[in-house]
Amino acid sequence: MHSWPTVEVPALSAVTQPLPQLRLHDSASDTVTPVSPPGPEEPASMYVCGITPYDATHIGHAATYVTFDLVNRYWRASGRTVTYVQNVTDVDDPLLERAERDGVDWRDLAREQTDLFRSDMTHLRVIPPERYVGVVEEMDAVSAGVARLLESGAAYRVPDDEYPDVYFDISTTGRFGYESRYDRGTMLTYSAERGGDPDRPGKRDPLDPLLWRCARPGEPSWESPLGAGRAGWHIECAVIAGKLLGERIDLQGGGSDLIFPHHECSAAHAEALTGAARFAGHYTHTGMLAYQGTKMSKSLGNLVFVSRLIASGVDPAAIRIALLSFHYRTDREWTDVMPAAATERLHRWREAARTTGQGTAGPTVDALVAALADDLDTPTAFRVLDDWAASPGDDSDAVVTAVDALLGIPLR
Ligand code: 5CA
Ligand code: ZN
Repeated sequence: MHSWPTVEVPALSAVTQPLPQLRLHDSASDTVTPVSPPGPEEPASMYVCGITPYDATHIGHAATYVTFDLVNRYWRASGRTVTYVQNVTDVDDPLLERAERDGVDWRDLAREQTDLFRSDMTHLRVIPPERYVGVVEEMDAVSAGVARLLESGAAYRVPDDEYPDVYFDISTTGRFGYESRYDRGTMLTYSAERGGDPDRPGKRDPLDPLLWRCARPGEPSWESPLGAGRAGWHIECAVIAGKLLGERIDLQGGGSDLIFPHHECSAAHAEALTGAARFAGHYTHTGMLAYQGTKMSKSLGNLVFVSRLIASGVDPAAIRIALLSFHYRTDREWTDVMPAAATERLHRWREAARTTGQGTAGPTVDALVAALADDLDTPTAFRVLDDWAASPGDDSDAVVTAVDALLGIPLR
């Protein structure tokens, strides 16, 4: 499927020295460490889990994609070639349920909502992934992966005469749980809440995740060597990432609601398929954005839409500022005063950007880079810019270039 239009990014090398290596939080070790690869010339790979397109992109999704856009921008500004892959979960239970409820074709719903997402990302100046891939397009690759897991004994069918669905045996890799570090009770709770089926009879372990769901009447299905059916959720990301990025990636990203079971299981699937010791160098997760006191979610309906904010006249650059004014890992609340506060900040920075000067970096750019290199510390980066705006020096051209390249915020 096609990605969204490319975004123009100015070359930071014109105004500053080589950048320090980016350090990011990794959920598996709970530490902030340099994100591989170490050599400045080496290419970097990133897989960020995409949307399930059954409802419009809300500001919580945007917060997550804008965060990983900063990683992409930092790597590129460091001179690295970045390969960025994102999926679209364009067939899954919630999408089918919503289409059924609204009396629309699930394919039309997915297409429409994916288009809206592309439009939001374009407005927000998020650099598009090199490969933007729907699971429907990769169903053959997924079923082939599941067949290999069955052959190797990492997967099994439940003893159900009608629907002998295929499940993954979580004991396969011997290190299930390393990514989330959750205890078993927490895993069971999240499995039940986040699309798992711990009570399904016939599973070896209640936490074993679904790999292949046999065709049911009234549900879409695809022919495969496993019989007609469709992909489970976690194997979709394991196979797409493996196929397009190889057996080891530098970064897997998503919101903190994906730490378990999604990223735990997709890592276990990928490692069982390849034998690699560890699927991603970093598992990095953004905090959840709430609205009106609870986590924003499609099922609760307490949503703030990017497209509506833009339609009401909010500058997309102000939306980026609002989203990045807190550290990406904090759970935070979106409030209705945020767009106005961010717009005021944007205007102050743009006012300062009217002063011109020599194009070499000074202390402002150095401090901005240092803050971002330290686990994307945008609150500190913004304070640096506030100070600069209060008394702009003769390095404004360089600041404008850096803010555009690294933060995706055009000041002129
Ligand atoms: N299609 C799957 C991933 S393979 C999925 O989780 N889709 S989603 O549409 O539900 O979410 C897309 C991304 O937005 C995920 O990374 C998710 O963690 C993130 N996300 C969802 N809600 C929020 C929120 N309230 N705040 C921050 N990020 C969120
Ligand atoms: Zn995913």
